[in-house]
Amino acid sequence: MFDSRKIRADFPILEEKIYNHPLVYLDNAATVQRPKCVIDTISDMYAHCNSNVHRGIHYLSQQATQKMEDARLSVKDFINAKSSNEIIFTKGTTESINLVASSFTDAFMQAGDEVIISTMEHHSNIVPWQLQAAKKGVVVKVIPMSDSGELLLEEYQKLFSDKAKLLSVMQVSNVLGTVNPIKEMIKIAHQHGVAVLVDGAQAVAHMPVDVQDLDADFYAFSGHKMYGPTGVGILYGKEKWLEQMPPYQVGGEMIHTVSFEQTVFNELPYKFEAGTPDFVGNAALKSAIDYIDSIGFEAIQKQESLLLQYALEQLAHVDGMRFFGAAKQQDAVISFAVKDIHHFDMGTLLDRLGIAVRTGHHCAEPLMHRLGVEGTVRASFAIYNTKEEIDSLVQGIQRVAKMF
Ligand code: 7TS
Repeated sequence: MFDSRKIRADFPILEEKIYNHPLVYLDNAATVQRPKCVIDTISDMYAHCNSNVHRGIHYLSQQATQKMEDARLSVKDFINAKSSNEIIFTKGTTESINLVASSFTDAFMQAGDEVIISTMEHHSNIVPWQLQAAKKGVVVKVIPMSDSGELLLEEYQKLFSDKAKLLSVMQVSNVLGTVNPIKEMIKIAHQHGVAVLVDGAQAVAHMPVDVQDLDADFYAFSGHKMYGPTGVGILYGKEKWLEQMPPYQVGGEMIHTVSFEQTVFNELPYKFEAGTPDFVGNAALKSAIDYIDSIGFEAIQKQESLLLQYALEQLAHVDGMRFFGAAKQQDAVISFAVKDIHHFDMGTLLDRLGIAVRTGHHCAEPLMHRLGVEGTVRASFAIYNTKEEIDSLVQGIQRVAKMF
């Protein structure tokens, strides 16, 4: 039996009062809250294990190195990668995508070669490709979307030409909650000899991810969206690609030998980890994975799907409610508008009631253009949310609506 109260007790911040109201935190797609075990790991690392990794022969340095490499193994198991050489620590999804955009295009793409993205991408998976378009003449093609917020697979298939080299697409939309049929899309891309980068930022905390089963060539995600620390992220990449790609940044542990004439880069995964890594954050990421494992995805998915269904039902009773997106496969994210109340007004007034939702374009302006709006109100759920909080949201919205 799932016990929300027990789960909530793991998250100290949920005790906070906002303007004298209990915090109702529904901005989980932006960042989730951290359980105490993650906060404790960060504090313990600084208190007992702080020393730069990889460089020292002394005890503390070796301990810190061990914690970081344990974390790498833990990530490898979490997404079922073949080898820990395929797990690169970055500072988040954005950096992971930038790394691929820069290094993959350097190694494998020429002017006129094509990268395919989708209408619903986050700016982090649009702008890096535009930069490559400006720098190297790479061409960006876009998969269109239906009114219900689903990618049009027939149109997708038509986008492949012999110039296509990479598909870069999100697994779950941070705005609509749409779960894209990523496995099928990867299969199609591979039939055309095209490699695939999956933006898994909104997926990893909500569903089991198996990169080998998906056959993803690259998979990017952030620690802070999976109960882990900020400033830490992952790029998974198949060794066959990573081996051939040049480093993204240089300096520090990613160097094997240096003379003024020549530098030899370190082996994988260090080749892509320039400078002192966030070994504290990386160790805390392991605690986040342990935490997710202790609950299990079966329970997580069951609870979040219950919350989503309940929220959709209850919100539908609100006069003038308009949902954006109605995908058959939807994750625990809902975007909406009420009458013609500006999303910013709705967000500000809900905040006064202690209810944290996100408003605006959610870093997906091209998607907003497709939806024909400037922004939306977004409620997104995590494992600690409750039906009572959804009731508070609905009551809050009704209260705000009366003011207009
Ligand atoms: N990709 C997706 C699908 C995202 O939702 C986000 C962040 C990113 C990439 C970037 O992740 P970062 O950790 O590198 O910043 N999404 C959001 C959001 O929806 N509201 O705030 C951040």
